Amino acid sequence: MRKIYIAFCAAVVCNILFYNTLFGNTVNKTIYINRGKLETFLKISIPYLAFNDSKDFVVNSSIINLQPSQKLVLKVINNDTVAHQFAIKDIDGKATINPKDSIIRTIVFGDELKNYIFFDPSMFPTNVYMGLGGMICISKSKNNKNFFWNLKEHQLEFNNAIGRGKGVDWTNFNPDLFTINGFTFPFNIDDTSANVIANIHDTIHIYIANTGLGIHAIHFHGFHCRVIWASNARLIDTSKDSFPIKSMETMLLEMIPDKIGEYTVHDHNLIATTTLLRHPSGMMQIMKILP
Ligand SMILES: [Cu+2]
Repeated sequence: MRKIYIAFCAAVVCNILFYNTLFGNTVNKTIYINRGKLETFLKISIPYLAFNDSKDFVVNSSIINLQPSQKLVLKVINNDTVAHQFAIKDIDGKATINPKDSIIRTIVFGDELKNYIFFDPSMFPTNVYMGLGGMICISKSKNNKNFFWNLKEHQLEFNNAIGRGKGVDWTNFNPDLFTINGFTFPFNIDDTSANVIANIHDTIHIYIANTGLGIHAIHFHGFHCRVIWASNARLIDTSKDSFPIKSMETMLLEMIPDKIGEYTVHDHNLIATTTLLRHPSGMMQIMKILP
Protein backbone atom coordinates (compact mmCIF):
# COMPACT_ATOMS: atom_id res chain seq x y z
CA MET A 1 0.00 0.00 0.00
CA ARG A 2 2.85 2.35 0.95
CA LYS A 3 4.56 1.71 -2.42
CA ILE A 4 1.34 2.49 -4.30
CA TYR A 5 0.96 5.70 -2.31
CA ILE A 6 4.57 6.78 -3.09
CA ALA A 7 4.09 5.93 -6.77
CA PHE A 8 0.85 7.93 -6.80
CA CYS A 9 2.55 10.97 -5.19
CA ALA A 10 5.47 10.74 -7.63
CA ALA A 11 3.03 10.68 -10.54
CA VAL A 12 1.23 13.77 -9.23
CA VAL A 13 4.52 15.66 -8.80
CA CYS A 14 5.68 14.64 -12.31
CA ASN A 15 2.39 15.79 -13.78
CA ILE A 16 2.63 19.15 -12.04
CA LEU A 17 6.21 19.63 -13.26
CA PHE A 18 5.20 18.56 -16.77
CA TYR A 19 2.22 20.91 -16.74
CA ASN A 20 4.35 23.81 -15.49
CA THR A 21 6.99 23.15 -18.14
CA LEU A 22 4.43 23.11 -20.89
CA PHE A 23 1.92 25.72 -19.76
CA GLY A 24 2.88 27.35 -16.45
CA ASN A 25 5.55 29.55 -17.97
CA THR A 26 3.45 30.79 -20.86
CA VAL A 27 1.77 34.20 -20.81
CA ASN A 28 -0.91 34.87 -23.42
CA LYS A 29 -1.43 38.52 -24.08
CA THR A 30 -3.42 40.58 -26.64
CA ILE A 31 -2.74 44.23 -27.39
CA TYR A 32 -4.47 46.64 -29.78
CA ILE A 33 -3.18 49.51 -31.91
CA ASN A 34 -5.62 52.33 -31.17
CA ARG A 35 -5.99 55.90 -32.43
CA GLY A 36 -7.06 58.67 -30.06
CA LYS A 37 -5.99 61.94 -28.42
CA LEU A 38 -3.41 62.90 -25.84
CA GLU A 39 -5.06 65.44 -23.55
CA THR A 40 -3.64 67.56 -20.76
CA PHE A 41 -4.28 70.93 -19.15
CA LEU A 42 -4.50 74.26 -21.08
CA LYS A 43 -7.11 72.43 -23.22
CA ILE A 44 -4.29 70.68 -25.05
CA SER A 45 -5.53 67.79 -27.17
CA ILE A 46 -3.35 66.31 -29.91
CA PRO A 47 -3.70 63.28 -32.22
CA TYR A 48 -2.04 60.23 -30.74
CA LEU A 49 -1.64 56.47 -31.13
CA ALA A 50 -1.13 53.80 -28.49
CA PHE A 51 -0.77 50.08 -27.88
CA ASN A 52 -3.56 49.24 -25.44
CA ASP A 53 -4.85 46.20 -23.57
CA SER A 54 -8.35 46.68 -25.06
CA LYS A 55 -10.04 48.27 -28.09
CA ASP A 56 -10.59 51.42 -26.04
CA PHE A 57 -7.89 54.04 -26.49
CA VAL A 58 -5.96 55.17 -23.42
CA VAL A 59 -2.90 57.39 -23.67
CA ASN A 60 -0.47 55.12 -21.77
CA SER A 61 0.78 52.27 -23.95
CA SER A 62 0.72 48.71 -22.63
CA ILE A 63 3.36 47.45 -20.22
CA ILE A 64 3.75 43.69 -20.54
CA ASN A 65 5.04 42.16 -17.31
CA LEU A 66 6.72 38.78 -17.34
CA GLN A 67 8.48 36.67 -14.75
CA PRO A 68 12.01 35.45 -15.59
CA SER A 69 12.17 32.69 -18.25
CA GLN A 70 8.52 32.96 -19.24
CA LYS A 71 7.27 32.45 -22.77
CA LEU A 72 5.17 35.25 -24.25
CA VAL A 73 2.51 34.51 -26.86
CA LEU A 74 1.59 38.00 -27.99
CA LYS A 75 -1.27 38.83 -30.34
CA VAL A 76 -1.21 42.35 -31.81
CA ILE A 77 -4.46 43.56 -33.38
CA ASN A 78 -4.47 46.63 -35.60
CA ASN A 79 -7.60 48.54 -34.60
CA ASP A 80 -6.57 51.52 -36.76
CA THR A 81 -7.68 52.37 -40.32
CA VAL A 82 -4.16 52.24 -41.82
CA ALA A 83 -1.45 49.55 -41.88
CA HIS A 84 1.14 49.45 -39.09
CA GLN A 85 4.19 47.38 -38.28
CA PHE A 86 5.32 45.67 -35.10
CA ALA A 87 8.81 44.93 -33.79
CA ILE A 88 10.54 44.29 -30.47
CA LYS A 89 13.83 46.15 -30.38
CA ASP A 90 16.91 43.88 -30.31
CA ILE A 91 14.76 40.73 -30.43
CA ASP A 92 12.22 40.50 -33.20
CA GLY A 93 12.13 41.81 -36.78
CA LYS A 94 9.28 43.88 -38.14
CA ALA A 95 5.97 42.47 -39.38
CA THR A 96 3.21 44.38 -41.16
CA ILE A 97 -0.32 44.38 -39.74
CA ASN A 98 -3.10 45.56 -42.04
CA PRO A 99 -6.18 47.36 -40.65
CA LYS A 100 -8.39 45.00 -38.58
CA ASP A 101 -5.80 42.25 -39.06
CA SER A 102 -3.46 40.76 -36.44
CA ILE A 103 -0.15 38.96 -35.95
CA ILE A 104 1.04 36.55 -33.26
CA ARG A 105 4.57 36.54 -31.87
CA THR A 106 5.99 33.82 -29.59
CA ILE A 107 9.15 34.69 -27.68
CA VAL A 108 10.90 32.96 -24.78
CA PHE A 109 12.64 35.45 -22.55
CA GLY A 110 15.70 34.84 -20.39
CA ASP A 111 16.02 35.00 -16.62
CA GLU A 112 17.71 38.42 -16.48
CA LEU A 113 15.70 41.31 -15.07
CA LYS A 114 15.55 43.81 -17.94
CA ASN A 115 13.18 45.67 -20.24
CA TYR A 116 12.55 45.89 -23.97
CA ILE A 117 10.77 48.38 -26.24
CA PHE A 118 8.13 47.15 -28.65
CA PHE A 119 7.15 49.65 -31.32
CA ASP A 120 5.87 50.39 -34.80
CA PRO A 121 8.99 50.86 -36.98
CA SER A 122 7.05 51.96 -40.09
CA MET A 123 7.73 55.52 -41.33
CA PHE A 124 10.33 55.74 -38.53
CA PRO A 125 10.25 57.80 -36.39
CA THR A 126 6.73 59.01 -37.19
CA ASN A 127 4.63 56.18 -35.73
CA VAL A 128 6.70 55.59 -32.62
CA TYR A 129 6.74 59.37 -32.09
CA MET A 130 2.92 59.39 -32.33
CA GLY A 131 2.75 56.95 -29.41
CA LEU A 132 3.34 53.43 -30.75
CA GLY A 133 6.03 52.41 -28.29
CA GLY A 134 5.50 50.22 -25.23
CA MET A 135 7.53 48.11 -22.80
CA ILE A 136 8.09 44.44 -22.01
CA CYS A 137 9.54 44.07 -18.51
CA ILE A 138 11.06 40.99 -16.93
CA SER A 139 10.45 41.50 -13.24
CA LYS A 140 10.15 39.76 -9.89
CA SER A 141 6.85 41.22 -8.81
CA LYS A 142 6.73 39.34 -5.50
CA ASN A 143 10.04 40.63 -4.15
CA ASN A 144 10.15 44.21 -5.34
CA LYS A 145 8.04 47.31 -5.78
CA ASN A 146 8.06 47.87 -9.54
CA PHE A 147 7.38 51.11 -11.41
CA PHE A 148 7.36 51.82 -15.15
CA TRP A 149 8.28 55.05 -16.92
CA ASN A 150 7.80 55.45 -20.66
CA LEU A 151 9.44 58.81 -21.48
CA LYS A 152 8.41 60.86 -24.48
CA GLU A 153 8.40 64.40 -25.78
CA HIS A 154 5.97 66.02 -28.22
CA GLN A 155 5.57 69.11 -30.37
CA LEU A 156 1.91 70.05 -30.67
CA GLU A 157 2.08 71.24 -34.28
CA PHE A 158 3.93 68.06 -35.34
CA ASN A 159 1.19 65.82 -33.90
CA ASN A 160 -1.50 67.98 -35.50
CA ALA A 161 0.25 67.90 -38.92
CA ILE A 162 0.87 64.11 -38.81
CA GLY A 163 -2.72 63.60 -37.64
CA ARG A 164 -3.87 65.43 -40.80
CA GLY A 165 -1.69 63.12 -42.92
CA LYS A 166 1.01 65.74 -43.59
CA GLY A 167 4.77 65.21 -43.43
CA VAL A 168 7.02 67.05 -40.95
CA ASP A 169 10.65 68.17 -41.06
CA TRP A 170 12.30 66.38 -38.12
CA THR A 171 15.33 68.71 -38.32
CA ASN A 172 12.98 71.43 -37.00
CA PHE A 173 11.74 69.33 -34.06
CA ASN A 174 11.39 71.59 -31.01
CA PRO A 175 9.22 69.82 -28.40
CA ASP A 176 6.93 71.66 -26.00
CA LEU A 177 5.19 68.85 -24.13
CA PHE A 178 6.94 66.14 -22.07
CA THR A 179 5.32 63.05 -20.58
CA ILE A 180 5.84 59.93 -18.47
CA ASN A 181 3.42 57.23 -19.66
CA GLY A 182 1.55 59.93 -21.62
CA PHE A 183 0.93 62.14 -18.57
CA THR A 184 2.38 65.51 -17.60
CA PHE A 185 3.10 66.49 -13.99
CA PRO A 186 1.00 66.89 -11.83
CA PHE A 187 -1.59 64.74 -13.62
CA ASN A 188 0.74 61.73 -13.47
CA ILE A 189 0.19 61.40 -9.69
CA ASP A 190 -2.84 59.20 -10.45
CA ASP A 191 -0.70 56.86 -12.56
CA THR A 192 0.08 54.24 -9.93
CA SER A 193 2.27 52.30 -12.38
CA ALA A 194 4.71 55.24 -12.49
CA ASN A 195 4.25 57.39 -9.40
CA VAL A 196 6.67 56.06 -6.79
CA ILE A 197 5.02 55.47 -3.42
CA ALA A 198 6.92 52.98 -1.27
CA ASN A 199 8.21 52.31 2.21
CA ILE A 200 11.64 52.92 3.69
CA HIS A 201 14.06 50.02 2.93
CA ASP A 202 11.82 48.66 0.13
CA THR A 203 13.62 47.39 -2.94
CA ILE A 204 12.23 49.63 -5.68
CA HIS A 205 12.78 48.75 -9.32
CA ILE A 206 12.08 51.43 -11.95
CA TYR A 207 11.84 50.23 -15.56
CA ILE A 208 12.53 53.14 -17.94
CA ALA A 209 12.12 53.32 -21.71
CA ASN A 210 12.77 56.38 -23.83
CA THR A 211 10.38 56.09 -26.77
CA GLY A 212 10.85 59.76 -27.62
CA LEU A 213 13.41 61.25 -29.99
CA GLY A 214 15.65 63.22 -27.61
CA ILE A 215 17.96 62.37 -24.70
CA HIS A 216 16.41 62.54 -21.24
CA ALA A 217 18.53 62.72 -18.10
CA ILE A 218 16.56 61.59 -15.08
CA HIS A 219 17.72 63.18 -11.82
CA PHE A 220 16.75 61.76 -8.42
CA HIS A 221 16.69 64.01 -5.35
CA GLY A 222 17.55 62.34 -2.04
CA PHE A 223 18.77 58.98 -3.32
CA HIS A 224 21.23 57.20 -5.52
CA CYS A 225 20.11 54.34 -7.73
CA ARG A 226 22.03 51.40 -9.10
CA VAL A 227 21.70 50.45 -12.76
CA ILE A 228 20.63 46.79 -12.73
CA TRP A 229 20.45 46.64 -16.50
CA ALA A 230 20.69 49.08 -19.41
CA SER A 231 20.62 48.68 -23.19
CA ASN A 232 23.74 50.88 -23.07
CA ALA A 233 25.89 48.22 -21.34
CA ARG A 234 28.50 50.73 -20.12
CA LEU A 235 26.01 52.01 -17.54
CA ILE A 236 25.34 48.64 -15.89
CA ASP A 237 26.25 48.47 -12.19
CA THR A 238 26.95 52.18 -11.88
CA SER A 239 25.45 53.93 -8.85
CA LYS A 240 24.56 57.62 -9.07
CA ASP A 241 21.68 60.10 -9.05
CA SER A 242 21.41 61.17 -12.74
CA PHE A 243 20.74 58.80 -15.61
CA PRO A 244 20.91 59.96 -19.22
CA ILE A 245 18.90 57.75 -21.53
CA LYS A 246 18.98 58.09 -25.30
CA SER A 247 16.15 57.61 -27.77
CA MET A 248 14.92 53.97 -27.98
CA GLU A 249 17.11 52.90 -25.05
CA THR A 250 15.93 51.10 -21.90
CA MET A 251 17.20 50.95 -18.33
CA LEU A 252 16.34 49.27 -15.03
CA LEU A 253 17.18 51.14 -11.83
CA GLU A 254 17.20 49.86 -8.25
CA MET A 255 16.60 52.25 -5.37
CA ILE A 256 16.52 51.26 -1.68
CA PRO A 257 15.40 54.36 0.23
CA ASP A 258 17.09 54.91 3.63
CA LYS A 259 14.85 57.77 4.78
CA ILE A 260 11.24 58.86 4.62
CA GLY A 261 9.91 61.98 2.94
CA GLU A 262 8.89 63.44 -0.41
CA TYR A 263 11.53 63.75 -3.12
CA THR A 264 11.46 65.21 -6.60
CA VAL A 265 12.60 63.20 -9.59
CA HIS A 266 12.74 64.98 -12.93
CA ASP A 267 14.44 65.34 -16.28
CA HIS A 268 17.61 67.38 -15.69
CA ASN A 269 17.11 68.97 -19.09
CA LEU A 270 14.85 71.57 -17.51
CA ILE A 271 12.84 72.38 -20.63
CA ALA A 272 11.37 68.91 -20.11
CA THR A 273 9.90 70.03 -16.76
CA THR A 274 7.53 72.38 -18.60
CA THR A 275 4.35 72.21 -20.64
CA LEU A 276 4.24 74.99 -23.26
CA LEU A 277 6.96 76.68 -21.14
CA ARG A 278 4.89 76.54 -17.91
CA HIS A 279 6.80 75.12 -14.93
CA PRO A 280 6.53 72.88 -12.91
CA SER A 281 5.07 70.34 -15.30
CA GLY A 282 6.21 67.81 -17.86
CA MET A 283 8.58 65.00 -17.02
CA MET A 284 8.71 64.99 -13.23
CA GLN A 285 7.07 63.48 -10.18
CA ILE A 286 7.21 63.61 -6.37
CA MET A 287 8.25 60.27 -4.88
CA LYS A 288 6.73 59.46 -1.48
CA ILE A 289 8.75 57.30 0.90
CA LEU A 290 6.66 56.24 3.88
CA PRO A 291 7.69 54.73 7.28
CU1 LIG B 1 17.08 67.88 -9.70
